Amino acid sequence: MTVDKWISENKELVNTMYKPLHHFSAPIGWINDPNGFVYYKGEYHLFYQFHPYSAKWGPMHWGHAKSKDLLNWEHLPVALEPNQPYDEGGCFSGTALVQEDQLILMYTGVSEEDGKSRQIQCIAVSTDGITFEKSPHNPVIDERHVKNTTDFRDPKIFRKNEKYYSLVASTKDGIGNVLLFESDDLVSWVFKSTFLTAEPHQGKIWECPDLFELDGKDVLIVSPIAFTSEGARYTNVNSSVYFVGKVDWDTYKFIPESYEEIDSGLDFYAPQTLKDDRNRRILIAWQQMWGRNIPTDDLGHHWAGSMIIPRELRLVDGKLIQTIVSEYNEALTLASSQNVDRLYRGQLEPFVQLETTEPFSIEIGADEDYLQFDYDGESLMIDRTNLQQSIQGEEEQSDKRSKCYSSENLIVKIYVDKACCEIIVNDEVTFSTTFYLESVDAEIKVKGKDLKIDVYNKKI
Ligand code: DQQ
Repeated sequence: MTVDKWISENKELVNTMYKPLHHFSAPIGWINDPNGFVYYKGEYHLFYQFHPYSAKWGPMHWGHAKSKDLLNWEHLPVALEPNQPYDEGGCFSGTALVQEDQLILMYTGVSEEDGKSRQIQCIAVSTDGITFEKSPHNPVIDERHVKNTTDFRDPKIFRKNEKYYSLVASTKDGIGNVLLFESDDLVSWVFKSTFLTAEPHQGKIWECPDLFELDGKDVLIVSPIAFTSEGARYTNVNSSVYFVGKVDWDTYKFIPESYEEIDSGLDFYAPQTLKDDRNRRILIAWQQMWGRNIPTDDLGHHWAGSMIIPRELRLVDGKLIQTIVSEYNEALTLASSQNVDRLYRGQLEPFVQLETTEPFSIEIGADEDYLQFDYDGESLMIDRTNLQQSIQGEEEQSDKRSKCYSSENLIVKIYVDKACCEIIVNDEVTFSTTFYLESVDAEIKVKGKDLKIDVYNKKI
């Protein structure tokens, strides 16, 4: 049976209690990283790491969907399956490039050799954006180019000065780096440079690199494993980090000026970006985290994992500014607007905006089952301690994340879609987090002084 037939015959098994409406999730099964996020022939295409056959990670396929508005997604046939000797262990993460009418995917083929993982880089091409042909020249980057293919993955393909380039995550002596390769024809590739190497505390491998220009700077995004915590920052097992700097195209090196964590929440990983026809730089990420239990799997709901609502990026004074794409806000309508002192309690709608100058505390859920978000004047904190469905992991602290932040005026945007939650403060600090309430009829309770609260529901 083909994988697509299996999906269509089994997707009714899915329990949709926690399945989000406006965050992307698969028809059935497990998803992780977004892959090949691209704007092609007037539509947004999203590929993703996919194991349709269970709600756990397994041999990776590339699932595929497209959208006209980044909110409503149409599921398409699985784009890549692990069916070649060089990728029988999985088609791992990668990216896409549009070349005239072609959609080119570059991904990591995984197999096992002498008991070790062999990770090599491969190409697949489509002219209709639906069916993909793996290149007969695969693998195109392998042991001919590097000594170590055990941790060598997640190619970011791009075009510059009439040539193809690919940035690939690698590691040396337990320290992450990103390697750059060049090609004229997608078939024969040469090693160009070690584009950037981590400092020893910055992680042992930098997964899922992305590179783009934004507001006059070059931005390199990586997803490091085991980035050493700095106070409350970089506390997840896997972090997502952006480096701002400049590429020196004479030496093929990235010269970093600054770096910072992209999101401060509990569930955010492996982000990828695209540029669309309106020149917007849009980011999407997996809204989950490695190494923890996932309630939809524990409960036998036959699915696990979703993506964040896509965010538009800007760079101001070297800092990443993130706003939910305008398409989402356009689908909302103002339901109530009020000034409140001390306590606000109301039904939770998909979007609540809070404006205040004072510390506050927010509870989302029910009296004994809630997600908490606090501001004490010096830092912002998200807390899952008071949820009945516990989510625990390998890390020291699986319940709380915080970020030092203070401002004279706070605009707090809260987007909730069943178990998916994003909180964005002054478009500068973002918290992406999942929370699984026993009952999805949630209330929102805000304690604080001098609050202006706007509540929005969906237009349709
Ligand atoms: N997930 C993929 C890898 C990547 C990791 C495997 C990051 O390609 O490095 O599913 O989450």
